[in-house]
Amino acid sequence: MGNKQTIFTAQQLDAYQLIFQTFPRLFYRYRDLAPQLVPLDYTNQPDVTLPYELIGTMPELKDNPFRQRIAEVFSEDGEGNMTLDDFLDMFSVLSEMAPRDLKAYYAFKIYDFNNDDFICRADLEKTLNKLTRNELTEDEVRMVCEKVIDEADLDNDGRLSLEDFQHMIVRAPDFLR
Ligand SMILES: [Ca+2]
Ligand SMILES: [Ca+2]
Repeated sequence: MGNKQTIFTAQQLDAYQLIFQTFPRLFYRYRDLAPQLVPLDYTNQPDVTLPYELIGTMPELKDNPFRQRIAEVFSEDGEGNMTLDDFLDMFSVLSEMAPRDLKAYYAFKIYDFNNDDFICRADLEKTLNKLTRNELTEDEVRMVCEKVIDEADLDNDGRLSLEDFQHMIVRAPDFLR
């Protein structure tokens, strides 16, 4: 980052330090999405939110079948529109260096399409269809879902809690990718 201009206060830099060490250009990538909207001075915490239509075009997201859902989960407004903070949160969790538990927590939120803190059969069907890019037949999806719930539903309530899910991904890490 150049030393000609102050973009962040010292306090902001402290908070962002780890993220910026890992992804020094993230702020500029955010800004490049809409230079006319994102100021080069963040010291006064400008009230800037970039629309999902821009976020979803990023190379890390654009081919991901979960891109919209990912943006929704990380956005404060729940609709995929992102402040710089939302954006930095998203990239730190998507990073390969993010702790597994943190990734699991967000994967769970991403797959919990109706936000009720459980992955039910319908959530799981949606997830599988996206993971397999709709290559499975309805019957196959139903069978896989049943098998997953059968194996992962430790408390037998017919749906996956975060705890059930955490147990499951130890055996099926594909759900984390
Ligand atoms: Ca749910
Ligand atoms: Ca359960």
